Amino acid sequence: MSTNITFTMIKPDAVADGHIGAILGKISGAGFKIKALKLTQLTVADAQKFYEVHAERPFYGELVDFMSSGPIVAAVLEGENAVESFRSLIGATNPAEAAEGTIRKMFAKSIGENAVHGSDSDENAQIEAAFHFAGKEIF
Ligand code: IDP
Repeated sequence: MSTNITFTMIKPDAVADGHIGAILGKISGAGFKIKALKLTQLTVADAQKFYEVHAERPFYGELVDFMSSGPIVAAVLEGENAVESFRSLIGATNPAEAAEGTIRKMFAKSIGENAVHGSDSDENAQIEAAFHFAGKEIF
């Protein structure tokens, strides 16, 4: 077990539906410390870059349109085994397959509009945090 960092976004669907407070409450309640936090909006170019690993997937255009469609909350979180434990907290990509009590089960609408992002590796957490925050914005 080690204390480390993950990166999350509350996606445009959950922001538009008024779930910022509830989702941040779940995150804090699970023991994560918020190291950086902001309300922001991705440009189309930002969303293309952030999700470029999925560029060849059939849903890439839909994903880029969705992720740039409205404000998001970006945050850097610290916790024990942060990447893995946060992905457990958010649940499966498809909310229909997500476990009871997970953030996606509670708030996601569909496999695309699925309420939250969570980094999938320590390396990507660092890259994604740096994509959204300057060093002096991470406490
Ligand atoms: P993850 O966010 O659970 O790690 P990934 O497979 O990395 O899932 O996919 C990134 C994002 O792309 C998902 O969170 C979701 O918003 C979107 N996505 C994944 N699969 C589909 C799909 O089949 N249709 C539409 N959007 C999808």
